[in-house]
Amino acid sequence: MNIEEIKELRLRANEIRRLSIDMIYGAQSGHPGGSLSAADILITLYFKIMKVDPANPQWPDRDRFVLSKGHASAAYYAVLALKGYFPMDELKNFRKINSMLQGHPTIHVPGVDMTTGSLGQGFSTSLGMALAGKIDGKDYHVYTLVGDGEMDEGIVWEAAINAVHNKLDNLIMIVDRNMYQLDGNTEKILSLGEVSKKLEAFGWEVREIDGHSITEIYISIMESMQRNGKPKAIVARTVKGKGVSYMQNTHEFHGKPPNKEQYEKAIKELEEEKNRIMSE
Ligand SMILES: Cc1ncc(C[n+]2csc(CCOP(=O)(O)OP(=O)(O)O)c2C)c(N)n1
Repeated sequence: MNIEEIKELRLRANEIRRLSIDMIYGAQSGHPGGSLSAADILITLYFKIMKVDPANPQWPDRDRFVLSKGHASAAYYAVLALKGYFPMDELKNFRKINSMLQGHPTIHVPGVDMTTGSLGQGFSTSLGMALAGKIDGKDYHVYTLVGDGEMDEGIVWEAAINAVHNKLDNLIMIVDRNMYQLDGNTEKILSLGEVSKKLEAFGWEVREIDGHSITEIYISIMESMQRNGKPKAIVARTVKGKGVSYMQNTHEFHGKPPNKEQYEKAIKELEEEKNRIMSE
């Protein structure tokens, strides 16, 4: 990837953050913190890595993506719209009654491979997709984005054991390690500790990266594509609320929309960041 490509992806991630804030403010509900932390990962996956066809969302050979931390739907929908799965205008209906863009993703949305929201379940279904890929002799990869708070769920570890047992080297889990969950710091609520070592002990091939560096996200995923009999995990160190100063490193904006004054400040900060990237 050259500098210009990286810059373009950073600008897209900035746009995802801006759209997420707009959607959540417009709906006066949603999850800004975990949407902002995941923006760079989602953009790199959809605009640089994944083999998908927005004109044919059900293409059998496509790569799959599961947003296991389904509450980060704002960022996910924004990426899908930007990628061309449905009109950008649809984003205005986020979380409205009868809209297809509900608070948590469902398979009724073009591009969404799995309905999620109940933490832990998305990850285990991604394992099923990877296993199906093996059984069907398909080449696709399955990517799944899991929250660190989500890893409190026992089903995650059950699936982690199973993925190794079934040699699912087509499964790439990305952990959004932002250190916060719904009501506090992950280490205070239920210490996850050294998640990389835990996964390694289970038999996963693990990489740790800066989850806001497009380059590191890209390289770690490319390296994880090797078919060597091991499922892959990328532990991405991120900042909850990344890009909006008062939302960063706190659980306060886990599931709370900004008020008018906060909204204006968020948009101003994201606009400044955009100008900074453009002037580089
Ligand atoms: C089974 C289940 N229990 C509880 C919840 C409520 N809930 C939604 S998000 C969340 C915290 C998730 O934390 P994390 O995975 O770290 O998300 P992030 O910080 O990346 O937004 C909780 C407890 C849920 N969605 N599903």
